[in-house]
Amino acid sequence: MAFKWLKKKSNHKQVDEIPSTQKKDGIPGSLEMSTPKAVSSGSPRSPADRIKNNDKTETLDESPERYGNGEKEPDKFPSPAESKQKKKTEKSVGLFSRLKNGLSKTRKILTTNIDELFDGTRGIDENMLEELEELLITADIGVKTTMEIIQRISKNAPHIINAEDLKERLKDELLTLLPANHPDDNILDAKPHVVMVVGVNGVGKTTTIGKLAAKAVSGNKKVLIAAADTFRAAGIEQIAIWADRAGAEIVKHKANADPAAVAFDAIAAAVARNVDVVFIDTAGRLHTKTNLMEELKKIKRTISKKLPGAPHEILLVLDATTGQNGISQATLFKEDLGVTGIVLTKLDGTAKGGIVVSICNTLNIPLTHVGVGETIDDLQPFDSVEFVKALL
Ligand SMILES: Nc1nc2c(ncn2[C@@H]2O[C@H](COP(=O)(O)OP(=O)(O)OP(=O)(O)O)[C@@H](O)[C@H]2O)c(=O)[nH]1
Ligand SMILES: [Mg+2]
Repeated sequence: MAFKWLKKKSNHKQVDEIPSTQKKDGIPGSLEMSTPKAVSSGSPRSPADRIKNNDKTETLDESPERYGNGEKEPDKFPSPAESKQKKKTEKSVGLFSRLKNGLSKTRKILTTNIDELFDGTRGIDENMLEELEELLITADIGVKTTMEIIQRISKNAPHIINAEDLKERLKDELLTLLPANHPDDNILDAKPHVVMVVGVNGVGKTTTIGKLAAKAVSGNKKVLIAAADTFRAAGIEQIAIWADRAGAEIVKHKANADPAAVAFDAIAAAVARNVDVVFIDTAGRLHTKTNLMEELKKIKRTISKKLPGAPHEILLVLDATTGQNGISQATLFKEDLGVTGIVLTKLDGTAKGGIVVSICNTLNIPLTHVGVGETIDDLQPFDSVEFVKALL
């Protein structure tokens, strides 16, 4: 799924048309680069300053040996490239700790129980493997996947002496089961790029759109959101607040309006206004006799009639706390709509984070993002290596 483009920079300005939205300052994730600050009084002066002031009290020896033990003097004035790299590193450390915090419930259960499994004994036996099996199923890794893992671990049993060995083994097994994909490398190939977001009620569709929109805006993309969940007036209000927060435009109609008509108008507006990305928010439930899936299909048809090739992505949002139920939801949505990617939210609210493995191993749909909290940075592109590192 294509969110590398979120990072690509261009220079769009937000334009407000019908209906007008206010822009909000301080959108998270601004990637402004810091420039080296002037030396304040009392700070060591740079060699350049000293030359300028004809200062003869200090030598200007710049050799790497100057501070002894062969170490180079630490850079007081990092270059813009170094500052940028530093910010990037800080950001990825921040993201990783958020991921780790978000996965803490699952990690606590897995690691504590693995430690307890050994409880002073060395080596691993049948009973311990059975307990491990139970543990993995409890973490929602899924029965089939758990069996595969246990089989492979039992083959390697002679090499597993203690809890740390087992955790390392388990990490390796999980990595072989998870796709080796890193945050997506695809590039936007359509303008506007239309992303339809679907899922049952309460899974986090609207929040996810808000977070994705904010990230896209901070990557200088021009974003428009279609409030095509017209089921509740409050739903329209909620997405309008997120659009405002993210600095995205919004196209909305009144409550109970035809969602396909909202999507149609949004695409028309996006084309007219030279928008980069359109997110279509949809309902998770409908008035009794109307079928949700039929309504979603109608929205999809309408979008592609208005813009051939669109929607370019159909993201299915699943709530991690519903566990295996999410797998059945994905199967249904995939059959009826053709889902291109999954966003798994609320991993922070569950000890069943193993559902990630289940999703990747059972469904043939890429897991593009995971949600580990309610703030914008808590929605992250899924990276299997980081995930396993944060889990065990
Ligand atoms: N802890 C946590 N809460 C989340 C996450 N994602 C969404 N939520 C919360 O889940 C609740 C439901 O989110 P919505 O975005 O309204 O869900 P929805 O799918 O749009 O719901 P409907 O429009 O009613 O179908 C909100 O309280 C969100 O703040 C997450 O990753 N972690
Ligand atoms: Mg919603």
